[in-house]
Amino acid sequence: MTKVIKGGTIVTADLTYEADVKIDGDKIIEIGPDLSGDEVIDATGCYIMPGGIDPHTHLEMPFMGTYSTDDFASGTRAALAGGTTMVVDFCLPSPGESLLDSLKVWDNKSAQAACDYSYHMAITWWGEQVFDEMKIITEEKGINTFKHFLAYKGALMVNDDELYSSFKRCAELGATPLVHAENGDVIAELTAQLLAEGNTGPEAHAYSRPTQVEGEATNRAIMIADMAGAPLYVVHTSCEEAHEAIRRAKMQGKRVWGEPLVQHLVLDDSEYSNEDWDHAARRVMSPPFRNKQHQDSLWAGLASGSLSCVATDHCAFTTEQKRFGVGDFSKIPNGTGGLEDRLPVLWTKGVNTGRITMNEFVAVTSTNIAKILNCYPQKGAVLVGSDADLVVWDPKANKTITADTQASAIDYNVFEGIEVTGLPRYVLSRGYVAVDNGTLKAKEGHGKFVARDANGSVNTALSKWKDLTAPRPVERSGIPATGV
Ligand code: DUC
Ligand code: ZN
Ligand code: ZN
Ligand code: ZN
Repeated sequence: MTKVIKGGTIVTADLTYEADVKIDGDKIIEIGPDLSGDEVIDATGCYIMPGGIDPHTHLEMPFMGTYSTDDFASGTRAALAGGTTMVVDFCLPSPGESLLDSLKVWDNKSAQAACDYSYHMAITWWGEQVFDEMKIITEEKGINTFKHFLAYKGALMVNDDELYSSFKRCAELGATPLVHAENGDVIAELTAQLLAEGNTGPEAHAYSRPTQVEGEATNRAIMIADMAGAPLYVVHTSCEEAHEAIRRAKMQGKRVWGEPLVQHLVLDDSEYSNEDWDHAARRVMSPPFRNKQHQDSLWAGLASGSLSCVATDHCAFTTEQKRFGVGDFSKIPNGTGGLEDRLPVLWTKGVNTGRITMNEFVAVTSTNIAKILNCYPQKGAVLVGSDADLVVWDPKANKTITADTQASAIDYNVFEGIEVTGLPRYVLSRGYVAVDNGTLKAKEGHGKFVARDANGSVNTALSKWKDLTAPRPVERSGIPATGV
């Protein structure tokens, strides 16, 4: 049984052209004019793009005394409904727990996935066992990315000595470290001070995490990665201070990538002064929403290429869960949703306004992510041989976002009331039509794990050359040609 997507315009990270796409089973088998097949999918007036990849989700994650409510079933339904065909979730061992044991827990959860998925492994503690297991994770389990928290002191946070050790291990293994860059020590001090002064409401969450804590931690992680000889992926870059550190690192030739969230691009810190406690608490996440200047900086980064990917950090809690923090903002579970809305909101606020081009849209929502995480061109591409993870995008379709109709299992939506123009008409997940002329037909358990090999001996440590003005070696072997 072959399928042909006919009459559309293919939009990739670097090209826009008219052609049909033929699919056999899981794969794209032909691209060209006037193709025929057993089944026709009408793309008249639409763009055919690689399915979105969300590089940053937390599905059914144990966190702050509860579990995030969207699991792999509802989370991947939401993903597909919005044109995202792959998610990369964080496998999160508790401090002291074996990485391999934690992986088994995640494999159980992800059995429900309706779209393809992969994992980052979190390093929440350090020791010989972690050192040894990182090799097995990289070489046998298809995970080439390790996440580190510089925030959440006393829980998930690692110290600089642990960070340096883990980054060095990543460099040895050809893996890429990820960092949640906020200074957890300073946040703990500010939180205690705010609570002592009687600032207990959700707005104080933002005061406890100013942009400086993110700028400092981002720069620190970049310098430590450089000394360790590792590349670095900075998750949820939300402010100019962090963006500046990433820009500078890139200009110096360091292989560093920044990932803004669609929430930070579109929603600002005025949300926290809403007098409705629930409204503000539902938007509590870390880093918090920022002001318009920071949003402008993030948009400029996407256009110029100094920021590489747009994610959601989808970590959805119900209003009831958010109310754990009534009387103490530090107990509000941190996290917001966005899986279903990432592509329509970014298209509406980015492409339709001229802030980014359609090709840049594809790059930052799919192709760059697949390249950096090393699953390109299986994912993130419209090429013969690539997985048939495709979106037929109707740029004229519109709706008003509302929780009433969302696939996510929570009872609100942080984008409630925003009008979007540009929605998926069809979404194909490895050839399976998961959105059919606008109707969601996600199939629980259809999703498969995407193994991602190590990148090889990536070494970006400029500091190894000591004198930056001296002639430098030109050849750097084993560097993947990511170009992003
Ligand atoms: N930030 C959040 O808001 N939620 C999950 C974890 C994180 O870093
Ligand atoms: Zn984080
Ligand atoms: Zn409200
Ligand atoms: Zn996260």
